[in-house]
Amino acid sequence: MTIKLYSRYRNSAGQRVRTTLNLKKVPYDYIAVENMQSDDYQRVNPQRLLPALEIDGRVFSQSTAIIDWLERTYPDPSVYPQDPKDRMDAISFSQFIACEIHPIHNHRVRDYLTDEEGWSEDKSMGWYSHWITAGLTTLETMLRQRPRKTTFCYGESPSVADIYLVPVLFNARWYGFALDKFPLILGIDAACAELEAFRLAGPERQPDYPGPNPEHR
Ligand SMILES: N[C@@H](CCC(=O)N[C@@H](CS)C(=O)NCC(=O)O)C(=O)O
Repeated sequence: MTIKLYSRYRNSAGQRVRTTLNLKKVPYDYIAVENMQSDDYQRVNPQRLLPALEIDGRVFSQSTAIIDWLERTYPDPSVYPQDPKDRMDAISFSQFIACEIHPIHNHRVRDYLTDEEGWSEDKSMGWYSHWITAGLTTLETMLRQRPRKTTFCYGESPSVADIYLVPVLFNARWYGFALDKFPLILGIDAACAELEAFRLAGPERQPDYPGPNPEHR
């Protein structure tokens, strides 16, 4: 089987897939996409979003669907907790990130606000800060309310909850957003950083990484 991942260094949904591929030790080729609005890329993925996964010439999109395929095809190690209620929590946590946080502050939303609605960069950053604060506050509360404290979000091994969480934190740091109000999240981030699968999936480790972001843009 030949697997190609269309992604970009700072593609948080793609980072979820990279981490899952790494955890499951699935080899893949990384294809850096600079411009997802191009006609060439639209022919690959009509959604014009990253990531996309090409398996033997057929292309699939949406990180959650891709991770579901990876789980069914390479079940070991699983990226879901074994206990059905912990599994439900992990899916809820990851989908809160995928559906309730990420789409609101995604680049194309903020580009629309600045390019079409005339918002200043400061106002657009205020939008980002508002939604990231609200989102991380909810995630920290969810972690505090777990029935038991565990090394990773919902267990002693990483699950989709951790896989979806870590890219949010890279983005927050990229924009200079302070995370010290979220100690449980920071503890889990540190536990993930111990694992090579997470480190290798990070934006800094991708071939198209241009270096740190001094302007927080
Ligand atoms: N729900 C999608 C989200 C994909 C997504 O929004 N990706 C962003 C980058 S992280 C993107 O491609 N944005 C395109 C744009 O903002 O124009 C998934 O999970 O794959």
